[in-house]
Amino acid sequence: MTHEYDDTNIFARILRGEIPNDTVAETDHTLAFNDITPQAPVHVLVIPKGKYVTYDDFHAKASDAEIVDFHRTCARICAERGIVADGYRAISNAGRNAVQEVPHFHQHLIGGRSLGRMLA
Ligand code: DGP
Repeated sequence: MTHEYDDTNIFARILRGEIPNDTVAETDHTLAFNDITPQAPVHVLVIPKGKYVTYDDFHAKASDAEIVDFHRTCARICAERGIVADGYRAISNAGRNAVQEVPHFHQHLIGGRSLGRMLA
C-alpha cells in the first residue's frame, strides 16, 4: 500500500498557517483544533505535524517520539475537555471505505453527548 502525501490538502494548509484554525493544543510534533463541523459538543481533530496520510502510514513511518506525543496529546485533550467520565469516541477514518475526506492522518475526539452505537 503506497501513501502519496498531497501537500495541497486542507490540514497541510492549516499546518503552514495558510488557513486559520481554532487551536486546542500544540506540541513540537502535534496540533489539535476544533472540527469545523462538530458532531458533538466536543469534537477535536488531532494531527501529527509530519506528512502522514492514514493511521497505518503514521505508525509505519513516524518516529517513536512523534507517536507517543500524538497519543499523549489525544489523551490529555480528553481529560482537559472533560469527556473521560461519561465516555467518548476516538476514531480515525482511513481511505476509501472509511470515506476519509482529508488525506492527512487525523484522529477525531468526540464526546459530550451520548454517541450511540457506531455500527448498525
Ligand atoms: P474525515 O477525513 O472524514 O475523517 O473528516 C475530516 C474532518 O475535517 C471533518 O469532520 C471536517 C473537518 N474539516 C474539514 N475542513 C476543515 C477545516 O478547514 N477546518 C477544520 N477545523 N476542520 C475541517
